[in-house]
Amino acid sequence: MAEERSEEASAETVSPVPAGSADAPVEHDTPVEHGAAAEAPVEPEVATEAPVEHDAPVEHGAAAEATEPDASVEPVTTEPASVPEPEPDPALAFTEELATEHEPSPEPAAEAAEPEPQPAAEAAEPEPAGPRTVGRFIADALRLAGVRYAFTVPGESFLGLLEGLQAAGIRVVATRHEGGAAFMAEAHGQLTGRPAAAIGTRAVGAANLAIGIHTARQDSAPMFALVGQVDRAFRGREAFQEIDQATTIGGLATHAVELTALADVPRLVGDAVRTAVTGRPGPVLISIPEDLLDEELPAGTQLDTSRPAPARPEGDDIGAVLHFLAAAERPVILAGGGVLRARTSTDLVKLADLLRVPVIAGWRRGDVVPNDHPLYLGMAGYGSPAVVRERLERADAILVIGCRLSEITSFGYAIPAEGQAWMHVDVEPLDERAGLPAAKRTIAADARAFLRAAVTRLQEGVLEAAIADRRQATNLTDRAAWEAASAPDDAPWSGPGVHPGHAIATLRRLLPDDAIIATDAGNFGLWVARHFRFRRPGTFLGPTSGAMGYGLPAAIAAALVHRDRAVVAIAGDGGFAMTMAELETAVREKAKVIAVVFDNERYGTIRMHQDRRGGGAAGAIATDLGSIDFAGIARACGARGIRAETDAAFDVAIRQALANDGPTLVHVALDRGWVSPDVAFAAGA
Ligand SMILES: Cc1ncc(C[n+]2csc(CCOP(=O)(O)OP(=O)(O)O)c2C)c(N)n1
Ligand SMILES: [Mg+2]
Repeated sequence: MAEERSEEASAETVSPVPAGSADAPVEHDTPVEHGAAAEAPVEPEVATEAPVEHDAPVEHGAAAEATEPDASVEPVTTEPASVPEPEPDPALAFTEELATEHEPSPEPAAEAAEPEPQPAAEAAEPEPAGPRTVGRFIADALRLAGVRYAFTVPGESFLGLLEGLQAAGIRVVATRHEGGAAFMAEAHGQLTGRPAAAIGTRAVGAANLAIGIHTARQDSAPMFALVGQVDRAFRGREAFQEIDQATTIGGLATHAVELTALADVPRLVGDAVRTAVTGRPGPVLISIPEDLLDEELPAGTQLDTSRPAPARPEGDDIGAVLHFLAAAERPVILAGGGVLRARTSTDLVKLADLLRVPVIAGWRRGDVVPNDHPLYLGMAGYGSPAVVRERLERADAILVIGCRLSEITSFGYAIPAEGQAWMHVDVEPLDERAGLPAAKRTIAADARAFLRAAVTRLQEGVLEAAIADRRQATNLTDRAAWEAASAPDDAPWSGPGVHPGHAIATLRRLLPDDAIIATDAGNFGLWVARHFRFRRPGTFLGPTSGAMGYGLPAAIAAALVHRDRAVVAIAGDGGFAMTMAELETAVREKAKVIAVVFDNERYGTIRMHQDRRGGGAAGAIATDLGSIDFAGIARACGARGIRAETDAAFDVAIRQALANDGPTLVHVALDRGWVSPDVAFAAGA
């Protein structure tokens, strides 16, 4: 059956590829033997046609919003005007990706129809006038908080909740593992800023949800983890699958609570909702005893959904930061997920332009500003060329904004260095952290509130000319150095297998600018980090927790939200296999994802670390893997599966995947000689 579906898909989608390629299809109908003894791969001719056409990317509303002048701030008092106005920057044509989440349809649409735009949260279905079960009450509360999707492996402990969710108009998606469900909810929160729910049953479901809860915490992504609990009468007796869910798995969350008394439900659920979506967003776990779900709250029971206003900067905060950056010789802005979450990348680019201050992205936040912008100097952390860290080290002023200075972004807590001047703008600025040099100033503010006020104030002032000119020259040199260090090698490659740098260049060439990339964890991701140029904010999903298994579920969540955009999961063979059963979820939900699996038949990252210890072959413990026919697995799940053994085949496969009206897996043969972009290829390593 799956084979048949695959055949149909194949017939449909070969057409956009040039005839030469269709003659030598890369799609294999029978499983391919691979590994060292693999037969010569089928090599398609290089497709020379223009990439598959895409609709113009959808522009969303945020950019239409005028920058609100902030009356509370004074004009910046710098030297007289002598600097020309910055030229209009084409990069500013991009707009913030608003939470243009679609209203889910109750059932998968017969065809991949464009779902209706989502109404505002207030437009939730009217709540029932009479008494409501706790299950329905929680569902209504989630809907008010913006939840439109719940991802779950169902359990008998929360049937009342499932019924409530359905009645409240929340789309419940069955997944193949709670880890997949949690990653989908996490990615949804990271992408849209609006929480989704992941639901599991008792200890077993909660344990499987754990990785996604942890990831949401590290990514500051809003999310609800709902866990069915044993009946209250059985609690404390080591009942079936019983644990203390709030203190164990809930300890991974920003906030966790177990509901016990009916009367406390409105207050506790209200607190949980507020915590998930205000301040630094994060995961909230609610443990719900099975018997409580069916109890009824009286008619008219209200939920307190009031939220405190986002933190705003004080007037002298803005001036202090502007002077700090304006007066420095080599300032830099280190920008993280808080800028993306506040959908204020445009303002960041304006600030950078006005001050001529370059921007470096936090690790896995490379989409925070358009990478083609001349002031973009790369992404910190894994995969960055050495020039990125050097530039940060050379900075005499660092503005860290919307970024928690994670271990990876800060290069092992080396940035900012002792004695280096820095300031922090964040909803939760780091006033003190062990080993962190004190910031000159910390400003508790939402990135958008800060940036808009700063830009408004700056537009009324000017920079001192000599400083601006010097900076301009330095910025050009620094940008050229980063471009040279991050450009993929373009020398022809004839194998073995696919060249990972070329594959990333191919993706950049073929994907539309608004395509969303979701990466898993593993060394394959270093080539993405090094070479992919993000052109719009909100086009990247990656776990700062480094959780393997994230890529595919995250891409599925993105494809559900943005049915009109290309969504690509990039994973290694190790990480992909952890959640690959979700391919069936993608097929069932008509989530048009492209999964690119870099298969080196090993846990390559860990093997690299083992090799660095110098133990040779004996030191390679538990890192070699066998072969999996990933393309065949995709077909078995009802998706399209294509194996690419050459650069040319990869190019064709991506074109076919883009043209396919359903999920496609591209299985990439990667020789083990590829270790990282900084290590020269050595065949057969
Ligand atoms: C859930 C989880 N388990 C273990 C690790 C440790 N780890 C990091 S990368 C890696 C290997 C990834 O292998 P693969 O997905 O094949 O990518 P490769 O490094 O080979 O490119 C492992 C085991 C992790 N990050 N996440
Ligand atoms: Mg691998």
